[in-house]
Amino acid sequence: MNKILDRVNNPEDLKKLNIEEKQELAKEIREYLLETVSKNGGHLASNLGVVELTIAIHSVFNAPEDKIVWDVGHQSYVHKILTGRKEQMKTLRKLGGISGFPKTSESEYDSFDTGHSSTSISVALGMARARDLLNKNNRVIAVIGDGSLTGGMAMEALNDAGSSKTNITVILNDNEMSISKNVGGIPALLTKIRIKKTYKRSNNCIKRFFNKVPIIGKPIVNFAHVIKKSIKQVVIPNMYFEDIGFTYLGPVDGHNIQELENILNKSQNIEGPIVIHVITKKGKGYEIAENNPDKFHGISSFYIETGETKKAKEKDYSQQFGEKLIDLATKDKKVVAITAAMKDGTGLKEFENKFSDRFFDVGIAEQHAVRINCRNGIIRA
Ligand SMILES: Cc1ncc(C[n+]2csc(CCOP(=O)(O)OP(=O)(O)O)c2C)c(N)n1
Repeated sequence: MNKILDRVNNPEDLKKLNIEEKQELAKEIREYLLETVSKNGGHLASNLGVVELTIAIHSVFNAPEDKIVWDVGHQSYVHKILTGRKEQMKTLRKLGGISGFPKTSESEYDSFDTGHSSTSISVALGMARARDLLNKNNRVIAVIGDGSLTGGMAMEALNDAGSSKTNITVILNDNEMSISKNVGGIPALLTKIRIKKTYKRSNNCIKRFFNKVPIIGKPIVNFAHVIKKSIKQVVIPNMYFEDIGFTYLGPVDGHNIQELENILNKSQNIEGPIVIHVITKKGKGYEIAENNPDKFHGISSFYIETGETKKAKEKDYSQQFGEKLIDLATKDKKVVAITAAMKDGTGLKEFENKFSDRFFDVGIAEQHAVRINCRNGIIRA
């Protein structure tokens, strides 16, 4: 029996809880997720990572009037549990059972049918524009992972939304992972933003130190203040989001419900497009998944105590493909492997281990992946 979860069936029930009860609820939801996914299989690690974030979103916003768009949608289990589908979660991945992704036919709380990544900001912007034309004032929120943010469509949508001046909230769920480790320049940018807090702290310490130095101390601090604006861009790369038209809030601890609610409440008073940068841990609360987030991204039924899958994995198409490609690459140096953030799903893990210089993970960017092969160079894969 669950002390809190048994009482919570929808966001209205959730809103009645105090912060301690919500923390207890987060614990109970994690146990429920583990119990369900270990039996039925499913996307575990991503959902464990968004428990507090989902609780905070449904505590602050008013779904279904406020529209929440989950990018990819594989991380919507907690949302489903909190929006009237707690019992149905037991039928996940069963014939006739609940979907593992948002489905408008399943619930009014699911604002869009998803599956492919990097679409949420476009969808949310469309909803925001429709809202404006209808003179309504509901909020529209896109929740997108740092992996999905590497997709071209997400960039196109940021470009459009940033200049739109309309009210749209992009919650960036940054766990440094796609299915496997996230790759590329955007993740590197996010890492720089994450260390911003360290910069702010050390900057204040330096200021305090120079303020105490007689005669030359204060002029140094004043001079630093003048040049601060120009170096800010270099040191604090969140200016990237601000420069393209977003108000940037964060980074915030994605496992602290109070902090999350504070920042989401604050965002409601800001006009125009907003990015809220939330730092989470994929697999949070289940140590085996925290240590192997890629294995527990999508998994078949498994033993909770050991994390071992119940069915021995058969040699599937992807594995056969991976082995054949290794075969070909051993014979021919011109053979390369290109993947759009799907090295596990396409059987290329072993290829990467054997031929790291001929393996290219380009991020969730299928169009780019298809075009990157060197038609006029020495390599054509
Ligand atoms: C266009 C497209 N390419 C690949 C996938 C497969 N896929 C599903 S989830 C995922 C990783 C998403 O990473 P992120 O957005 O950071 O979410 P996380 O799982 O880390 O929470 C990928 C590559 C997909 N759904 N859509």
